[in-house]
Amino acid sequence: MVAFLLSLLAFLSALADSQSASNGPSPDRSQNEASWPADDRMNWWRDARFGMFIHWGLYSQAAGEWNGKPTSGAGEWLMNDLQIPLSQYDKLVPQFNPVKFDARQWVRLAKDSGMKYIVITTKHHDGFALYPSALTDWCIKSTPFKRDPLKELAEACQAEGLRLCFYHSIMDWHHPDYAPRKSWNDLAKDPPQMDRYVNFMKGQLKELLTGYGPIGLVWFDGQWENTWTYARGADLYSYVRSLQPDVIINNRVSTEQPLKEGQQRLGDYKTPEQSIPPNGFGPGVDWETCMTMNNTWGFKKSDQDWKSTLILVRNLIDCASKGGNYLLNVGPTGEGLIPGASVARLKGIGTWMKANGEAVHGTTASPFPRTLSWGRCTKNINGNTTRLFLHVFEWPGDGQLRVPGLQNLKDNAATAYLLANPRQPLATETDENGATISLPRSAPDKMSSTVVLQFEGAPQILPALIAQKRDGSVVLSAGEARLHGGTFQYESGGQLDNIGYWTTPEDWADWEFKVTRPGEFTVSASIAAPASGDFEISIGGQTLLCAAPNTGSYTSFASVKLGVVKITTKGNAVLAVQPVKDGWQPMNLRSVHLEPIASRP
Ligand code: FHN
Repeated sequence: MVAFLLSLLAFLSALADSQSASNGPSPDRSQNEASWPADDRMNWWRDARFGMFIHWGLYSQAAGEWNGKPTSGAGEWLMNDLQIPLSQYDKLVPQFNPVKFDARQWVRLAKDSGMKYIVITTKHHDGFALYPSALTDWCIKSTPFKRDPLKELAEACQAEGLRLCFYHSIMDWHHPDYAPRKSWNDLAKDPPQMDRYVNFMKGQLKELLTGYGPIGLVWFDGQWENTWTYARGADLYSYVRSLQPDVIINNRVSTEQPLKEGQQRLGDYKTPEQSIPPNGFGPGVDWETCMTMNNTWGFKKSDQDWKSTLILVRNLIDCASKGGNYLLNVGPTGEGLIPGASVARLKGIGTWMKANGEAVHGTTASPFPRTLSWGRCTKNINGNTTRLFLHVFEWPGDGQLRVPGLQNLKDNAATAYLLANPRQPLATETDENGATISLPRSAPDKMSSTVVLQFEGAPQILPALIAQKRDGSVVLSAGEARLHGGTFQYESGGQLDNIGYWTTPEDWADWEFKVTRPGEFTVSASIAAPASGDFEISIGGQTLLCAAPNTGSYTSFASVKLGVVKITTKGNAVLAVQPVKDGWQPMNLRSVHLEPIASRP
């Protein structure tokens, strides 16, 4: 039981890792950015924006139940969660005979929903290979299903113009040489030999990357146990790259723990799971959110908790608006059928994509500094022509859509129209606060309606200054800071919403904000730091010498009062946070707050 709890803890901590940049400061992230992938390898994937994840294997036959007892967890974790001895789990082998599997039907369903790539589990954590491997009998050739579903999918993807991609689990609950060995592995006798397991895994990867034509990407997973080291990950990354030089490899090829001196971040893109990072990961960082339609990856007949098509469409838009991809999962049954509820949603997404796909495919992140209140924005820049796609979730009741800060529509050559009705230009007005677009009374699509703005040149967006709230207070958040320096950065994703990697005192941050109600203010800040360090806050010629609290870690934030400042005039003010060179210690800064002190009568 202890081993199970330890592996669960390891899994959860790594899950956080794979969903976000590691919290601890890395020695020199700017140097590591150079290791980010070559554009020519990534471009098809960046343009795709939308893919299908398929979790299909022996566990699908069990459908999330064992001896009539439903598992509490995901369908593909059945063996682990119910601690099923391998000598019993393998009774699924003679039962697995997906005679209703139709690769072309699956690929067409993905294509018609607007997906451009398919990532299928070649082997999940249970170690069962979904193709006839020459290296083990623990694979599909031992079942009554004497076909090769990966081969059939490769042919179907080739025919339909989609990229076939392979998921492959590093963790293997079945192989006798994988360590740590699970307590329910009652078939393995000798002590595990991890090096021998790695050679076996490389052998299977060679079968997969030389036997099925060009593979779009390898989606590694199960990288969180302590036997999987940075060095093993680096070696595996190089090995896979040697088999197919253009294949994309995700970041789960290695645990993304705080990098040590001289280590480069591994993997071509980040893989947040079941959540969409609030602000993406900033320019230059590729990422993809993978998500289930219900709550399980592998088929589980009792899980009927399905997300609506509206939510799935808006998730896809949300990812694209932040420069990321959406990998949406289906869990086919043991018969080889994609569940009807999944098919219905994919068809609904396909209907929306048929009318709006150009506002997702081939787009890049929103140029606006903050998320738009009524929806999202994606952009496509082609030469000197910019098209902004405004995805309107909440149609304005007064028919006036306000686009904060945008100045480009002043240009007479600029045009605005509904993607659903491109021949009908929309009237626009522009002032120093931005543009207003007059829309028809009703939205073309309740899920999301696309307004297109087309103009020459790059987007020109006046920064919407941070303003005092009605109560006179001011919140200066990490996402709105102006960062001065090359190492620290704004971190977002999952629980992250802070300035991090603040490892050098040369880096400093400031905020410009609008003062309409001068006065005295108490200054406080939300900080997380494993050691207390010194910094200064300056505004309007005043300087506060501050000490960061030691909160024990980079993720446990505490609010700390730092002193009082006076703002004497209306207009724009600038508050700066600067490390004190000698007393500085790395810290994560979430926000700075100014609370007005009631003026004495
Ligand atoms: O444990 C797996 C899980 O079964 C599923 O495959 C997901 C998909 O991203 N990955 C791991 C959990 O992070």
